[in-house]
Amino acid sequence: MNFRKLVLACALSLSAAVSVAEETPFIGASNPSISSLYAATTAEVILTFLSKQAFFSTDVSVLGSPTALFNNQTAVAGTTYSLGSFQKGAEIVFSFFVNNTGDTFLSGAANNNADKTAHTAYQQEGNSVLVGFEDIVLGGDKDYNDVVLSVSNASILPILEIPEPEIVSMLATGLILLGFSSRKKS
Ligand SMILES: [Ca+2]
Repeated sequence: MNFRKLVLACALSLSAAVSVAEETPFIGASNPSISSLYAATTAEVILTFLSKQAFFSTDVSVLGSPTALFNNQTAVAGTTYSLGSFQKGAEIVFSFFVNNTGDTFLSGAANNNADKTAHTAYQQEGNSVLVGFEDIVLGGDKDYNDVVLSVSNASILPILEIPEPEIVSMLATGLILLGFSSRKKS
């Protein structure tokens, strides 16, 4: 490596370090895979677009809705959108369409996505939940700040692990045996 190449390499690594330092990861980014978003009551749910630190253009919609609520590059921070009302405890799932790559990712469990990766992280803030979205397949840089929004009247609850079929059948067998032995005693 000659001197010019060395200088170039240093400059590149420095600029990479600077751009990383400029990025502010979403507050809940340290633990993105354990939560989803649920309606806390039947009251109206309001979404507020807060920020984006992304080059990619992403359309955000509620899963099942034919029209997007907003685009992360064109929406004005602070704009609110009514999501209507949900049953108490109903999961609220967002769909994120990344125009640059053609990828669609869903909020919530990793299994919701083709890459088996959670693309949203959450942070409970009083009666609202902050939601941060990661726009790159397999989690990319995992900063979850490509779309940051707030959802009112919402709560985060752990996603229950779905037991393996073998464990279910073992549990069922155990319960049957328990029932059998308790019946014999009485
Ligand atoms: Ca990112």
